[in-house]
Amino acid sequence: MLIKRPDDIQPSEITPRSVFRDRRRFMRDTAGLAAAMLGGTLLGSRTASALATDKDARGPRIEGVVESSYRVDDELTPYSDITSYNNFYEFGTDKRDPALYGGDFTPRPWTVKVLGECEKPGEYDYEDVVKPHRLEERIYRLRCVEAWSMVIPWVGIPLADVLRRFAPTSRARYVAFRTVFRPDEMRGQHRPILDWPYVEGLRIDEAMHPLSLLTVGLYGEVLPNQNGAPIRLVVPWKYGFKSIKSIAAIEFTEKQPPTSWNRAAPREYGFYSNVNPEVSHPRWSQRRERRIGELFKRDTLMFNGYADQVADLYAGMDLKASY
Ligand SMILES: Nc1nc2c(c(=O)[nH]1)N[C@H]1C(S)=C(S)[C@@H](COP(=O)(O)O)O[C@H]1N2
Ligand SMILES: [Mo]
Repeated sequence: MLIKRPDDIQPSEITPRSVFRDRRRFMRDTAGLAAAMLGGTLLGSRTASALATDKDARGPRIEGVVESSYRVDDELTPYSDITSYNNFYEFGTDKRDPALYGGDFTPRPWTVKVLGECEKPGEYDYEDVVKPHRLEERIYRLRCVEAWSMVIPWVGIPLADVLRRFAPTSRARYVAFRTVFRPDEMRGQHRPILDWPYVEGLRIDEAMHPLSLLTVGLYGEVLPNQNGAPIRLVVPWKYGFKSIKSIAAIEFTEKQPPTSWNRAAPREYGFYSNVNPEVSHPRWSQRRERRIGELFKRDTLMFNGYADQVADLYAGMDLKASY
């Protein structure tokens, strides 16, 4: 993602390390391709019919999760890839840094500050934010602007349900999110890689859209630190960077809030950042993407495949100008 220093452009962003890494997976892909050519089905599919599990997963399980009907039927990305190939610049700019250095981070106890245009501002304990809601498992695609993607069984609650409890006023047109600032636990925050703390924002109708998920787990287990513990956003029709991790504050605003990547490189990252194969990024084509663990690139879908659900949000907008 980074723009400031050439040494921050990691080789891993050019050649995903998982492409040829795993001999077993290479063979599975090859076998799957052969089967597909013979008209058979793909072998070794991880598409789950019940709550997703993976043999590599090992965190504490979350109780009482129900399966939601929001699920794509693409093959799931293995837990080991979801938790070892990350963007979380607070821990460093290499894809491996969040897994390597996220261990010092303490996601409990945790509070979320609620501010701005709402009737119930305050500082809420994590439990008060999450407990009143039913946890669901949703299988969403996540696509990074760097042209890789994953399919992840998230555990979370609709963001809209949580936001409504804070009673936004009629002046709330946007929702801003802020990540925690803890340089002692997040070594990347010692360097001016981004203007810390990381901030993001959504228009209120985007935030209230039923696909927007406030996420606390994956593969039925508590969210690992590298994936944004204890609570992060997942907005599946937008590039990965809109899905802000380790949320410490939520603010309802009248004006469009600043976002970290837009501040760092306004020409490259706009406020909307909808997945759009027609609008290219200066450094990565958005037409195609590599699903982590697969050999061949696939076409990127408009709004990451969620066009039926979200295209209405942008009716009449010029998506080339509002990128
Ligand atoms: N606070 C914070 N949130 C963040 C980031 C970050 O650097 N800091 N990176 C973003 C980017 S670029 C992506 S692609 C996703 C990656 O999420 P994952 O590591 O869980 O796959 O997190 C997003 N959320
Ligand atoms: Mo990303």
